[in-house]
Amino acid sequence: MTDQHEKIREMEEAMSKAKYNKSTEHWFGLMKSQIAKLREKIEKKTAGKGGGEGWFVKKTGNATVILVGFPSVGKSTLLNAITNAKSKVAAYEFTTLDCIPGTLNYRNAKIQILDVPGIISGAAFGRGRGKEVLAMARNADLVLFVIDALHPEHFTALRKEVYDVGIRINQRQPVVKIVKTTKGGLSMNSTVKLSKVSYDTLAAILKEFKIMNAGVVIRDDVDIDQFIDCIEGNRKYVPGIICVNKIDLVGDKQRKQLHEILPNPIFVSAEKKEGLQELKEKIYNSLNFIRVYLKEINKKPDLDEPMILTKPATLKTVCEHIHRDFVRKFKFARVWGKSAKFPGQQFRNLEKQLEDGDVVEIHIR
Ligand SMILES: Nc1nc2c(ncn2[C@@H]2O[C@H](COP(=O)(O)OP(=O)(O)O)[C@@H](O)[C@H]2O)c(=O)[nH]1
Ligand SMILES: [Mg+2]
Repeated sequence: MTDQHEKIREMEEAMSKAKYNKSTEHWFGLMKSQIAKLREKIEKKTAGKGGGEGWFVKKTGNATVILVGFPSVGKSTLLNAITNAKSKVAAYEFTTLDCIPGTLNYRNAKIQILDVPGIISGAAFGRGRGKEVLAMARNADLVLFVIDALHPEHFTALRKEVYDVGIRINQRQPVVKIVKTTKGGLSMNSTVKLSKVSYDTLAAILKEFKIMNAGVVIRDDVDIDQFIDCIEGNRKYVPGIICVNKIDLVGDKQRKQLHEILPNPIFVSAEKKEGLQELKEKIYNSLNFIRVYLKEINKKPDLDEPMILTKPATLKTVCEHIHRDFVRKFKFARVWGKSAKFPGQQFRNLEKQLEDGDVVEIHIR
């Protein structure tokens, strides 16, 4: 741990002891800004030093899911149970040193699942292979937290590691527009009532980031953390699922407790192959897939083989999936289904968004 890490740890500890209210809000704002700046500094220093980029595993299939958990919670066993992969399993720690991909075929979708080494507290600061794992997580379409049924307390630590590298799980990106100007000071407006933080504190935070002149429009009831996220701008908003493994080891009473501690957990036993169907269903649903059926001109649509896309998908996404020339040559599309006001409606705008079950006929030059 460097001095900077130590400083962050001290500030976090100080905050955990303080209470957030109107009189401490300003102080919290400054502390959190300083931590964010320190993290960025560390990030800049360690980037280019190797490590932290992740493994070069080609993304395949319709979406990529990463298994994130402490060592020995059963990640490799789970990967082997739900995909075609054969990842090494062992009763001792640190078996998986690489990134092992597997494919889950579910309801027409091919879902790539990545088994990576377990992370430990301090992973975001580069302990173990943590930095690489977390770099992979930033590029995944879904983070699957794997928790040992006997250690639900690990979740708090995992969530912190993921948070510290700028990944926001199951959060919508708040809408805050910051347009820097050269003079005129700060002009701040919000379209909703701000209940968690005052304008004064937000202005102080902006100053910490050396933003003295800007027009700011806030469209969500943000807190300090979310506001800093918007200033820094490099956050990843990713869906997440909590999967509690080794459920065969606990009884009804402990299951009930797990439900109370963890948000929407899904219980499985990778070894006994329990709960896997439900897990697959939840993975599929969390990925926001839609099915789009392609149709050739004057022919019936191909209803057997949908194109699987993740939301938001547009006509452009469809064109890109057919052939890269299609975007350039696109003339218009006819659409049947939820996205069309009437069957076969024509659209000339490539940005037109599609819905699950739409039938699309592309016309090119
Ligand atoms: N009881 C029980 N043991 C499991 C289960 N899944 C995995 N294990 C065991 O936990 C240990 C670690 O498994 P592994 O998949 O290598 O964990 P990883 O380090 O997270 O990849 C092995 O001894 C597995 O046999 C489960 O569902 N129930
Ligand atoms: Mg493993």
